[in-house]
Amino acid sequence: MLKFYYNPRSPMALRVWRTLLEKNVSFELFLMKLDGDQLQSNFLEINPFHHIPVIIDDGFRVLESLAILDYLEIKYPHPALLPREAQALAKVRMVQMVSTNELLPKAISLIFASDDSPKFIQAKQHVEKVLQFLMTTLGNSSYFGGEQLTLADISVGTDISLLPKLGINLSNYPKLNDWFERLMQRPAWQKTELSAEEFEQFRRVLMKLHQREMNRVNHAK
Ligand SMILES: N[C@@H](CCC(=O)N[C@@H](CS)C(=O)NCC(=O)O)C(=O)O
Repeated sequence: MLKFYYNPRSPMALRVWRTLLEKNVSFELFLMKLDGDQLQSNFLEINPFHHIPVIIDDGFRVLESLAILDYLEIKYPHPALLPREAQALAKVRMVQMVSTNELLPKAISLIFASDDSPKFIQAKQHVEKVLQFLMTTLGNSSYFGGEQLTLADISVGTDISLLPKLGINLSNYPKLNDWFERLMQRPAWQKTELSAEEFEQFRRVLMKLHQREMNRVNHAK
């Protein structure tokens, strides 16, 4: 059976978890506590970069959330979560990359910056720009690829779900808000969405990882 190394609080792992559930794939969960499990030698053999998510399917290992989603789409094609039409496919990919490269890093930096610091204000402005872009891109469609759920909705929907917990309200973006509520009604999302308390735990783990990285950089100087 497919093995899934995850933590329920990791947005990257949540993308994969929701895809597995949406596709009804059978899988075995391997919970990784991010205060050290990822640094154990048996896991470093699986992922030398000590990151989750990872899957191992029929002995085949895949790292990197977006690569895992692509693998799952081809290996488990029903229901299809990627459109075949050129423009719809481009939109799905674009939204996935905008979420990964523009939204998620800034959302995470909001966790580290203090509320009125220039870094916080700059990150918040960037997030607002991304939300405006996403709302325009969504237009009047139910989902980013048209009327069916796609991998774009799973990626960006998971990343966006951090924002209300960071004080960024989606109600200023009504169509995006409707889309997000549509996603949250899906069983795969109801089963996996973080409570406020779980988010606080995630925030504490991120702070620790951030501190570890800062210590490593200072030590190397
Ligand atoms: N680019 C990777 C990033 C994965 C990632 O950053 N995972 C974090 C949790 S969200 C992690 O495992 N951190 C543990 C560590 O850095 O030691 C992906 O998309 O899968």
